[in-house]
Amino acid sequence: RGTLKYKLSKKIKEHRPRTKRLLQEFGDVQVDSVTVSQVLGGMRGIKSLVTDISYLDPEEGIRYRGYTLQEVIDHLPKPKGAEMPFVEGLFYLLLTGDFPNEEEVMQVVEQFNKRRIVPRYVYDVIDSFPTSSHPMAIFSTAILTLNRESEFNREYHAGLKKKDYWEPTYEDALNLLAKLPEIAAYIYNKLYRKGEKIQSNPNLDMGADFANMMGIDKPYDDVSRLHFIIHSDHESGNVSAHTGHLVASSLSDIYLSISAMINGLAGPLHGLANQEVLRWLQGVMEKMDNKLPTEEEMQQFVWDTLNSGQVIPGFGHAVLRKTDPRYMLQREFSKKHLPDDPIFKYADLLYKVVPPILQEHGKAKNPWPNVDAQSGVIQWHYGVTEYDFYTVLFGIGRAIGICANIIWDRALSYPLERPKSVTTDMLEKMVGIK
Ligand code: CMX
Repeated sequence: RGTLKYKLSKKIKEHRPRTKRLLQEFGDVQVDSVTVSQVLGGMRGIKSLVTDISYLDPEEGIRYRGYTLQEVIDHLPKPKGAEMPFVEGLFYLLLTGDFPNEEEVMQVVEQFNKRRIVPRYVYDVIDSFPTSSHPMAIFSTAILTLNRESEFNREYHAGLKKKDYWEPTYEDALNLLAKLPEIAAYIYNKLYRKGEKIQSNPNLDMGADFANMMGIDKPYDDVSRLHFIIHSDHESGNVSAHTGHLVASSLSDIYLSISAMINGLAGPLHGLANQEVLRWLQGVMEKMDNKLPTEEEMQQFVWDTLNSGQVIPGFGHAVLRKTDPRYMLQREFSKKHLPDDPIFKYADLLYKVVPPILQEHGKAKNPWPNVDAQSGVIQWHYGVTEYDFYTVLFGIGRAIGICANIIWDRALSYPLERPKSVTTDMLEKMVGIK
């Protein structure tokens, strides 16, 4: 009673009749139709998934449970003296749709703290990687390795009833999320700090403890909270969210599902873009001898990139048609905390220069910056200059949203995902050219 799990179980019971009614009474009502270009074009825009955890409006950006990111940041409880809220409180909001009060958030913080200890064998697996490995490959493997801990697997094989699938999934999700900051910090210290390990501090919240294990002073705790919160969910069709949902739909456990979603996030058109932004910016800085280029010089660099057939990382989006609010929040944070940072100035210049060029270039449907155009800039400022690591940070945040989604997938008994494919021959016959 009064716990997150109890509240969630009530919410699930209340919600189930809605899904049941839609299926039983309106199962044949058409939601969308599909064109040839959608079939050949990555299923862009087809309405064929459902989630109540977040919704992405093309003009406005993401809302979590109906709230804008600014509202989420304003209304979630914050640790004493912090500018950004408890990440644990966001998990509560994503799962239940309600803002937790101080007491409720502290219960979740306590739950996370209890589950932090990472088993020794995970460290052994991480240590066996060559230091030249990409941190996302190590991160995904470390998560996968934890699969033997799955309570869902144990209970499923012991005959768990379908309506109860969500419960051990919830336990697995908390057990995994609580460990991610330590796993990530361990990978960082192994790859870039000769294995120096800073112990987790159980008296800290998730964001503060991550900053502690990274060995970075304030306000990096707030940077981490902000980062994890804004990266957590972006409705269900993006590659990482969809992968997590798809893999979980075969009743693979949380560890298998989240490891898979991390692999999707690791692609340069998705999460890896935040590392690409920094790599690309460094190219400009080297060319300019670290001096801030003029607008004309920057324009030339952008055109050179486009003319060589590459995309401008951090710009464009498959759904959004305006500047990403996640970008704006990070920009505001940067303007407050690092206004004179040279890389921030570069990023700001790009904000001015890139959109008109992409419009003139005429290909990208959205010329505006996305979340990845700013996150690396902030990390760099606080000393996390190893940009290979940036997608791991994205992954910690994204895991929170995907875990919440998978718990609800199980609660509402969403079935195995299985769309139908056709052959090119069939498409040609359908359009009448064969
Ligand atoms: N620079 C240059 N060209 C771009 C572009 C960019 N930033 N964004 C889109 N385009 C091009 C596409 O490559 C595509 O070209 P082709 O027709 O030759 O294939 C054309 O414009 C149309 O693309 P679109 O419909 O506007 O965008 P998509 O839905 O296909 O792709 C995205 C979306 C994000 C992959 C794309 O904008 C991109 O590659 N951006 C740069 C990478 C990036 O920032 N990714 C991070 C996105 C956020 C996230 O998921 O983390």
